[in-house]
Amino acid sequence: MSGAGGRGCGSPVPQRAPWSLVAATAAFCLVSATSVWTAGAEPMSREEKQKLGNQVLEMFDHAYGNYMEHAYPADELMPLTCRGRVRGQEPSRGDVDDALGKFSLTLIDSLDTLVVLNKTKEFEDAVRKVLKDVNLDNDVVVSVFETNIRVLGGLLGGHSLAIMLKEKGEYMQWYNDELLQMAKQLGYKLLPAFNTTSGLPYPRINLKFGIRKPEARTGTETDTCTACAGTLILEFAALSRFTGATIFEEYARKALDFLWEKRQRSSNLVGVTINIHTGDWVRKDSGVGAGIDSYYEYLLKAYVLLGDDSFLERFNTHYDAIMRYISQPPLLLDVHIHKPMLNARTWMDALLAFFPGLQVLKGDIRPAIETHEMLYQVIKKHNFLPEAFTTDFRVHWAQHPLRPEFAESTYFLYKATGDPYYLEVGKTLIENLNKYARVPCGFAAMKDVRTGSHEDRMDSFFLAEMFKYLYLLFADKEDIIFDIEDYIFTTEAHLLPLWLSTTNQSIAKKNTTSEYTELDDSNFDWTCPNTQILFPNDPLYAQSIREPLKNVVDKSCPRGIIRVREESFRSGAKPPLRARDFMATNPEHLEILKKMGVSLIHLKDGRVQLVQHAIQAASSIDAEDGLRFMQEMIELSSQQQKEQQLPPRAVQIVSHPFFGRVVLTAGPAQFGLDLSKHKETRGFVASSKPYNGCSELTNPEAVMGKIALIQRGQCMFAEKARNIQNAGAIGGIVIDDNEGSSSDTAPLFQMAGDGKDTDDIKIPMLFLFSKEGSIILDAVREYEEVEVLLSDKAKDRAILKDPEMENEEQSSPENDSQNQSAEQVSSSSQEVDSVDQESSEENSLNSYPESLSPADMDNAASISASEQTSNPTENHETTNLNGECTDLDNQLQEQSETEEDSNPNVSWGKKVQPIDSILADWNEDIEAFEMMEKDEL
Ligand code: DMJ
Repeated sequence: MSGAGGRGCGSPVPQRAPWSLVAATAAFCLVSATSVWTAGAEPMSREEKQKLGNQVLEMFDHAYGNYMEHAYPADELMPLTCRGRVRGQEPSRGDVDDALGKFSLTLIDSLDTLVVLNKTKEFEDAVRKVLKDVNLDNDVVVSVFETNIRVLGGLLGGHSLAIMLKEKGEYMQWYNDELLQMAKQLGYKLLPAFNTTSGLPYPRINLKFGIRKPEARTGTETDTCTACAGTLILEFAALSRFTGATIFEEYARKALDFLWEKRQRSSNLVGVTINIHTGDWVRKDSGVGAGIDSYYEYLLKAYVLLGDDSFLERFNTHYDAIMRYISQPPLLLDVHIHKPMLNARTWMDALLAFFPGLQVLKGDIRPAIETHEMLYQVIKKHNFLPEAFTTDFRVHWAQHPLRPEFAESTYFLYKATGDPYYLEVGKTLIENLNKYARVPCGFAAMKDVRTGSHEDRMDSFFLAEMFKYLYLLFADKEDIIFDIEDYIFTTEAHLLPLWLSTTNQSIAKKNTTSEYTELDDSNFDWTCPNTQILFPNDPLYAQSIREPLKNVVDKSCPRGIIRVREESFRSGAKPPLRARDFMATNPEHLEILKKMGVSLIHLKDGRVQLVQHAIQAASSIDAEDGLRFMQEMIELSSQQQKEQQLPPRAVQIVSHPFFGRVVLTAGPAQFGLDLSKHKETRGFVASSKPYNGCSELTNPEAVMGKIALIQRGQCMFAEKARNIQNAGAIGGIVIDDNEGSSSDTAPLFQMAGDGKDTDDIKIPMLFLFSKEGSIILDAVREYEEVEVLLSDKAKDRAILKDPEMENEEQSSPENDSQNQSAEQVSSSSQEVDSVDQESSEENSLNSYPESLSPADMDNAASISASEQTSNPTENHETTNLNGECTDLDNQLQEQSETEEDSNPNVSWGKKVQPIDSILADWNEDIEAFEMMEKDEL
């Protein structure tokens, strides 16, 4: 067997059904990897694995049981308020709500998890419920992508395992393909979305009215994400092959063909967003995370499931490009499709954590181990993977909606290496979920990994994916009632049987085009995991790859745009100036700016603006450095703006039955005790009278020594604080009077003072939106005595139970890691502070990080591009501040794209970009940055 020499996974002859080889090899590798293990991390005992497996089962019961009891038939559970999330009845959360179609989403998404977790009886009940209760004909606009992966995938996964169970002869004997019929009904409902000339689907559809009809309220969209259009083939092909209705697979193939056609021909990368009518790339940045992720996943898995070589060829072509441009081990960084040597961001999103798992399927284990290790260190620092984190591993977006991608990669890496290290990783994930996300009514998403505060949200993918991967990680073959190797996981971890490859193949035959070049062996390098080759006699292989990365997160220096021209280093030239290092008082730096064509303009209001005139740069290389410098500056500026916002605070309910499990996101006050500098305040709550706290309290005895609850409105926050302080309160929580408001949907703010000196206010004051506030008020109604902790960061539950123990336990390793992360947050903001301080103390020139707004940078960009476009040879001294350059810029940009497209031999690795192409991309880059900031994951 040879991954390099043969086609598919080691067969010397092309096979029509490579899946069987993949499955067989994967299974073989697993056995061999685990059995040859002799050294490295201590193997985990069978008992401990079983214990952890049982823990996963218990956690699933807690999540699923609470959903069924308190939320079903709603789409999702709201674990803090312990009720169902019904679309239209809660404030809109924007695009995230497009997954909700009033079709009991969580139940459908959980179906095949029940079978994997050996809950066959519950599965049988769940299927009956779906058949009885679920309506797919609701007048609601849903995401085509989410409905496909979660609902169609859920029904098909359920069907796949229902027929498996029926065949076994004990369960599901009554089953007659009813789930499949529902899946088909849903499939037909999604088809109108494909009514575009390109064949790319509209991003949304109305389940009842389809698209375009006035009642549909959708169909005017022009763009979709690449993953949205490219993540259909597994479910649609399975539907076609199960039912014989070929249309589904045909449509999904057509969309994939179109995306492939539109790939950027010189880099072989795809952008994040595409126009569904014209096929133009709307966002030209490219990575393996949000917006693109599962497009790549489905190309490889379509090859595995359908045995169609063209998918493998496409995947391998993209994979080469990813490894050449995006993979910067251990990082995976977005680049521009036309300028793939140019990083498009200095941060990574959490969705890319699936990629090491995909690399395992591809058989490229080394980078998978490296990236996974880096991600694990980020997790160890913040307990969860924040939605986005910077290249120096600081939090960029602090939420974490209990995403499963990292658990998925951990599972696949364990399968490929047999290294017990990955079992320990899984154990940490379980511990963190129980410690920080578990609440009395399920598991709550993290609103902010830094404070430990929660969001009233438990997404269906948590049940569809997280529990499957965690359970499988610890399970032995005999713990699962069927052979998992006979199935492939969809992106939502739904199981589709590999035998579909040989069923109803007519569509595949019809679509086999001659477009593909004759494939040679190089197209099939490492197409599946093969531990025989990867770990010949070296069970320490994975450990040896991880070792150098051990402290990559802790020891990391701030990194901006990290890719630096290799040739500069080789020739001994100094690395380019980084925005972070820049000091306007340093004459050497000013000289470098000049060389890069960047000038400083003093604005009348005292601010300073940076403008790059690429044409004034000393050379094209300096111009390129200048471009990078400006990009870094934009990011630095927006990062600093974020860091300057006061971080949220936490209100943690510590009394029975919450015991610290519910953490609410609270806004700070500009006055009173600063909880980030002082120890937290703990006390029982009491409502003030009058409730608005706007006059002397009439119930001082009730609030004395307690934390007063006060309603927002009718007087200044500071006045309320003084009144409760005078009554003897030790703290205050102001609860919003706007009913339904929530930190999920409204931005947090700081409570301002009253314009007078507020030094007399000594107690801590926090603000809760109405929804979070009512969680406390409800608790008071139910339990009367409710104790809370006001702090900057949720505290470990173990110490909360008994305040006496708090001091002792604060030095425990667990708390050390918490303290460490708190330190990290403050030390990184200190870094920024010191830059700022230095600058503002010296003179106004140095104050740019605060005074230079991204909008200023946009202007600067337009100016420079405009100049270049209107007369590329002239060195302009006057500037057009209105930047009337868009059309010309676009022309230039298009021209540059066409040239690049028609020249597939361009080697980005070596080429120095010509100035006009840098300028042509300038506006595009700025737009991309703006969009990325707005981007929803
Ligand atoms: C899941 O719904 C799927 O895995 C999807 O491909 C992207 N990520 C979410 C969970 O994070």
